[in-house]
Amino acid sequence: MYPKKTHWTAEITPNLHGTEVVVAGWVWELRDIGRVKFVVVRDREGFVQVTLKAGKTPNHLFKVFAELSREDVVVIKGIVEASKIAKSGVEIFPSEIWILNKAKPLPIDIWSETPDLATRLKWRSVDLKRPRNLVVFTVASAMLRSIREVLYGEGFVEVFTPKIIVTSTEGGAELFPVMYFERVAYLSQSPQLYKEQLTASLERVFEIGPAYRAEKHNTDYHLNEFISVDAEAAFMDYNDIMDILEKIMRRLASTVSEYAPKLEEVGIKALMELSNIPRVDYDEAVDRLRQLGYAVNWGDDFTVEMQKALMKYYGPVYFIVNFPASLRPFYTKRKDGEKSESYDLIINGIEVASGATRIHKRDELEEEMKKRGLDPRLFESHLSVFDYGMPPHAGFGLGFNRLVTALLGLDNVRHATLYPRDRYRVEP
Ligand code: AMO
Repeated sequence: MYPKKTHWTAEITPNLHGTEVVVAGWVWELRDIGRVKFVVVRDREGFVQVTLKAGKTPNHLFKVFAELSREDVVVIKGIVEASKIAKSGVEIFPSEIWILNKAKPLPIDIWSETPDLATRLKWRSVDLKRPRNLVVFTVASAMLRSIREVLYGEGFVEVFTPKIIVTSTEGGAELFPVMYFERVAYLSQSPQLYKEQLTASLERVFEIGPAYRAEKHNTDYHLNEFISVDAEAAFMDYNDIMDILEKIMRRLASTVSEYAPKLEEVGIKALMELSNIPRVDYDEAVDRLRQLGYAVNWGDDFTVEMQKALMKYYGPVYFIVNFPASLRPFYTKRKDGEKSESYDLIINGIEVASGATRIHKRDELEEEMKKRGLDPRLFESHLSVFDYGMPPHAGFGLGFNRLVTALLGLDNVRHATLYPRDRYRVEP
């Protein structure tokens, strides 16, 4: 039997000199220079060099070394020695090596070449061994934790709402149907209606879960299944919610900066500093775009190209606020007639979050539904909640995959998604 892993590779530092440790991981590299042989072992946190030296290393380990191939799963027990030659200033001299599983030659190169995205996604589980991916998804996890911490700090409770639903929340035909026994149901596009309803009881709620959009877009920033961070709070308006989003964003910049050395190692230039996020009125943005020569009409949505152009004035991170009500979903509260108490958070030209103050009066909500050609009778189970003490409320929906893409400066949302679901991909 092999012993338990005692250290991550990254924890093997020169101050452990003379200590016996057990590392476990995968063979990254094998080097044989005659009397000295090296095994570089990778685990999630990094690499460590294991050195076999004739005269110093038990003889039988040279036989084990001869059997090793890259990506074999190994457990290695040995003594740590500080070293002037090894890359990380430290190496392990092994007393025993266990091969737990042999690996065939990999179908893609994870060492030096970067195959095209489609090939990488085809072999995603193998591709995820790539050090850059290990860093991306480790940082993504830290980001999720930070978001949770900020929201708990603001008095939110974490909830889960159904992903199988019967009515559209965002309107449109972008729903995936599923057979639900004798009837047709749909995969949820957003927890929108449930999170609003929950403000009447739990007041401040958030949910982190999948959202499904049957959009046929096949771009660098659209997925058909993405992770949505949704929050909703009673007795708040859109400005209060933007304050919370700003807090989250600043906290995230600091979380990402904690990973600066790791990110640098894998060549990722992340966004690590964030001052106040400007809140740009929709009208002002239209004026600016016209100055830049874009033929944009009041009431148009902005394209990614336009949002990128606006960075010239507002930097890489800004809010657009007070959109025309006609551009927003039925549940959005109006502001001075034609505009609405709504916002988008834009990073590097991509919409990463959106939200609004919501309508909390049933009659206004029905009115807005009708204006958009929606039949209020289909929403009766939602509308009835508004009869029994619905508080004023506001919230946001934050696309987590886009957020990671934007903060880490990745060029495709698929790089920030373990197993992307897109127009042409439902496997692996
Ligand atoms: P919206 O539809 O703007 O708003 O979605 C909120 C955020 O989710 C992300 N997102 C996507 N990410 C990847 N692929 C997609 N196809 C995709 N679609 C959306 C974006 C977007 O900003 N209920 C409202 C939110 C609210 O008002 O609270 C909603 O769903 O980052």
